[in-house]
Amino acid sequence: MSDFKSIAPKVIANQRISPEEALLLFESNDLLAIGELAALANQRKNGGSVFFNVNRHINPTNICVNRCAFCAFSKTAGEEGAYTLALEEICRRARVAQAEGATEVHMVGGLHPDLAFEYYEEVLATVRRAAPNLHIKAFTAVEVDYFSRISGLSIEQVLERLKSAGLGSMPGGGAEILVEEVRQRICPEKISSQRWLEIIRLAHRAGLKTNATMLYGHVETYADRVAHMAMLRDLQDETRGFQAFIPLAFQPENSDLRLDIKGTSGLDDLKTLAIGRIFLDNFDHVKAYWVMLGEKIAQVALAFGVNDLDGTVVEEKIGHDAGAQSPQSLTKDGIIRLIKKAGKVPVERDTLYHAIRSY
Ligand code: V47
Ligand code: SF4
Repeated sequence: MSDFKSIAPKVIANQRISPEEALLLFESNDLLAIGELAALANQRKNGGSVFFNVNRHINPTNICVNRCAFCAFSKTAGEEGAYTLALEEICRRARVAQAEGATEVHMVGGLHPDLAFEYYEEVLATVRRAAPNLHIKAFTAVEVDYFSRISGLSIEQVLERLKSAGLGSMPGGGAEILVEEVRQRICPEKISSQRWLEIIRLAHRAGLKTNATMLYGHVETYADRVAHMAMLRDLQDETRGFQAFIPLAFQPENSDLRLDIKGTSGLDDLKTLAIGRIFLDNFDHVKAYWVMLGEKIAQVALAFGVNDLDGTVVEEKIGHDAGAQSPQSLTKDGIIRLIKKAGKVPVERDTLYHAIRSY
């Protein structure tokens, strides 16, 4: 059994740490020592550059048959606040985004009980026609599984059809915590962890890059977080299809989870990002999603192994429906300022991490 003292030399020597060692890091309160190791691991991969992109979120519908206990975004059809955007509105938002300099649209939504798979193909085709310069990053593994069920098509067929309609890559949502006992408590209706991993594996095989998220700060233990990250690391060894690891800090308002769950602490946020950077040695990027973290913690995270701040976002719903205190969007200048003040070089990227311009 190794102790904390044996972990630092390993990271310094660029060696992989074990799940047991990652757990020791989580159990330690030596945040600065953990952060220093994460900063070293990040410096080796990314130097002093910090990526961001100019993007826009569109959530076509919040009507969802799953109703996960942690989710304040979803509604049941007919409930107050339930919505489905018309194709014209999706089209309008995409056009405005492109005109304002966005390079990406990020599109995810609920599992709608009545819409057919062809609707989602139409959404992609419409956005592609309206805003051909936007990369479409859309649909989590959970939605892809649902499309397969409602269409009777295999996952491979669904992915091919989505690609033909304009899908460029997939975000990392729906992973939550990939430990079955935790899923049973926070999202019993959602696909299993094995199914999530299988769909992501098939997406990577189909040539689609994805991200990987981890929803933390609810009922999970540190050991669950480590198990989650170990599954991601194993799959990445196999496919190399993940781009960024994105820990998502749980926002507790309006959720059906236990009322005594408060938001995450800044210490836990930084520790989780840093350990993600150290443990996931085969991921190029660790993203601090400022929507859930707030701008200040996201900025400090740049000294704790993080090299990506996501993007301008615009009209974020999932975190804000659950009480996130961050703004609904950041300006490009605001993100650049935030990164520069942290002593780093802001690099605007496209969705696939090609550098567009440094500032
Ligand atoms: O899967 C839902 C999470 C995810 C809450 O890939 C919540 O670039 C916190 O995946 N508190 C969707 N989180 C968002 C997502 C994402 C966001 C930004 C960038 C990328 C990317 C992906 O949001 C869901 C779920 O894990 N979520 N409710 C909540 N109350
Ligand atoms: Fe539906 Fe996704 Fe919310 Fe779960 S997290 S209820 S699948 S929208």
